[in-house]
Amino acid sequence: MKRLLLLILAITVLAIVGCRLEADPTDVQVKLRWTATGDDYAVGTATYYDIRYTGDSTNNWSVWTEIPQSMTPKLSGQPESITFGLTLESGTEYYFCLKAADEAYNWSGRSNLAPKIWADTTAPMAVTDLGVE
Ligand SMILES: [Ca+2]
Repeated sequence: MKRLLLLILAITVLAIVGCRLEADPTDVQVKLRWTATGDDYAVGTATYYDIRYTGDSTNNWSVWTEIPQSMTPKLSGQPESITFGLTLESGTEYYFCLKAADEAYNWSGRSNLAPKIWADTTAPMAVTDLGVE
C-alpha cells in the first residue's frame, strides 16, 4: 500500500513538472489604464492602489497575484496608468483588477476585470554559424 501511494505521488509530481515544462512562458510588458477614483467615493484623491492579476477564472481576490507598485493616486477623474513586466503563459487568458483605498484604508470595491490573452509572436533567432565538414 505504501509503495502504491509513493508511486501515485511520484506520478503526480512528474505530471506537475511535465505540465510546467510544456508551458510556454512569455515575457510581456503590461500597461493598465483607468480613471482615478476619489478619497470619498468619486471626490478627492485616493491614497493606495492594490493591483492584481490571475491566470485562472477563480473569483477569489485573496489568491490573485499582487503587482508590486507604489503609485501615488491622482485626483479623481484623472487618467492613471502603470506599466510592468510579467512572465506569463502564452495563450492563457489573464484577468487584471484593482482596488483603491483612502488614507484610512477604506477599500473600494473591485474594478471591472480587464482580460487579455498574450500570444508568443517572437520567432527563434536565425542560426548564423551553420557549417559543413
Ligand atoms: Ca475616504
